[in-house]
Amino acid sequence: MSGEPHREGPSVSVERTFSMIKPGALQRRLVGEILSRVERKGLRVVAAKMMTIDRGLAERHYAEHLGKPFYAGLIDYMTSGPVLALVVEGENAIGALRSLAGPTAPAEAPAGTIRGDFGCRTQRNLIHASDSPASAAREIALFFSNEDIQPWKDGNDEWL
Ligand code: FUP
Repeated sequence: MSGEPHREGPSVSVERTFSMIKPGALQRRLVGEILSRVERKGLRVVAAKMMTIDRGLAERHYAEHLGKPFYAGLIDYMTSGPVLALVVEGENAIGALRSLAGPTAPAEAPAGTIRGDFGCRTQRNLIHASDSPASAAREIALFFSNEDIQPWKDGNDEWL
């Protein structure tokens, strides 16, 4: 028997990220499927709000895209019906949710990702997920107050 020491995995940090299940996912009855993937990954939903966002909020959320050719269509789409806004928590939650979502363009998103499995067009790619800690903090604050967030102790911690 080798005396290999037990190695811990790469260091991890608990993060919060912001996600939105977009209007088309509600229309297509994919909310449960998408939430199920988030849960099965071992991430925790700590806030959820079904809401029809107004243009002002959509414009603030997507401010970085102002002036781009797809901007007007994006705002129209995101305000066309209810979304499910989420705060999701867990180890490396920002990267983990981006991996579950897959690349922005469904045509480039591998099978096994939400966008790869269910998306057809970039403009209708089903889910938003924050791309960095700074974006996550900014976006959570746009959609949720502190009282909306309900952290809970994860009994699965040692199994994940
Ligand atoms: P992502 O971070 O993957 O959601 O991607 P972006 O922030 O680059 O884009 C935000 C949203 O704009 C996308 F989800 C869909 C829309 N979009 C388009 O419609 N066309 C594009 O070429 C790029 C983005």
